[in-house]
Amino acid sequence: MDRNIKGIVSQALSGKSIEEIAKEAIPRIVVFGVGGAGCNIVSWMKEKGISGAKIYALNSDAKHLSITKADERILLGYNICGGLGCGGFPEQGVKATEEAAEEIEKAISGSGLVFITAGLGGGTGTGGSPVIARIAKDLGALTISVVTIPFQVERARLVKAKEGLSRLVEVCDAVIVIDNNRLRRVAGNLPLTEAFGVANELIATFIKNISETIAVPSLVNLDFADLKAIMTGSGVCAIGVGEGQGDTKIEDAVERALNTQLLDIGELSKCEGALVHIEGGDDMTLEDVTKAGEIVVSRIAPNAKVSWGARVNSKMQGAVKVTVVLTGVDSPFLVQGLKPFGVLGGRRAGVEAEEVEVVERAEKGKERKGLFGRMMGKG
Ligand SMILES: Nc1nc2c(ncn2[C@@H]2O[C@H](COP(=O)(O)OP(=O)(O)OP(=O)(O)O)[C@@H](O)[C@H]2O)c(=O)[nH]1
Ligand SMILES: [Mg+2]
Repeated sequence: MDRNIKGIVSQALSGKSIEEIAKEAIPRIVVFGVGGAGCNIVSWMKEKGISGAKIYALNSDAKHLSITKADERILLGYNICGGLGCGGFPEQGVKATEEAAEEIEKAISGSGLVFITAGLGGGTGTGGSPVIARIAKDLGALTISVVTIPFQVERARLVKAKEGLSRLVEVCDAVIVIDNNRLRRVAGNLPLTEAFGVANELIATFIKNISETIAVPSLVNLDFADLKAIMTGSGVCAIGVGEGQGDTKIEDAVERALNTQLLDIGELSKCEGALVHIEGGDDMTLEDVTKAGEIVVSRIAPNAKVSWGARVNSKMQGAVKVTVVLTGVDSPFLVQGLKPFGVLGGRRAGVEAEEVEVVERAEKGKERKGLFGRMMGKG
């Protein structure tokens, strides 16, 4: 049968109108903020408003959760933490989150896209995020985490963060990593709390932009199928943001976004894919948007997948803001030979976590093969 006719026949048989099918094609989007940082990020998002996504705040710290803004809040691990937090122990974060597995499953059920955000290095976010990601993957959702790596001054936390990141990469489709130490590139030399604020805004805005470019009619909609194609099994990803004004606004903004990636990514030309989001005033044209995409295409691997979406923000007359996510980058942060989190269980609070072997610039081929093998059920 002719493909068009076949399509019309199966649509008729489904008993659904084109509008109903179009509505179903937009995935249900869920955002989880986990732990202190994650909750601060989703509070920001909730305050600004986000269309087309439901926000969940999850924390083992009841006091912090009580001042967090979200559509739903879930207290993690009351039986083991008593509402007092996980004290920096990721293995507690794992257990606390597992206690809420049923609620988390219910929240994710029927969703196509799940975002998980946390600051790695503490207990709740570091231990809990991979648990949530595993549930989301098992339920078939495209699972994207956006996390921060602690400042160098938080030394003991850095070790735990690297472990947490490796576990997250194993279960997520994509993990967008922001190295707090590189925040200065966009934020300047700010005091710690203000720098956290910059990271919170950046992550919240990114999740909001991607969700809305998929769920709400935009200048250039981001197709969920394209997002899936770029993000599925893409491992560690870096993010950069740049702004521009005047005649060369697109070129300047893209160049800045590519040059201020918030993770050390090695060579740009080796990236496997890119997701580009462009926000601009009413004066932004389709040509501007295409130009931004083309510049990114010309800078990364020749066969890389690139997809873009654009939204108009009438407050941005004459200016554009470009966000570029580079996927499948080299990661200096992945850790090999992990023991289960449980081995840290007997340690007393205040004792530094055991040093683990950190693979500087892990052999990419090896890492990727393992990950793809798992995702595709081959390896
Ligand atoms: N972006 C951002 N990062 C933060 C913020 N607060 C802390 N961090 C970072 O996130 C890491 C983890 O901190 P928290 O999120 O407070 O830890 P937690 O997940 O609540 O863990 P426990 O309190 O041990 O249960 C820290 O080491 C910081 O690097 C914040 O408000 N925003
Ligand atoms: Mg906490």
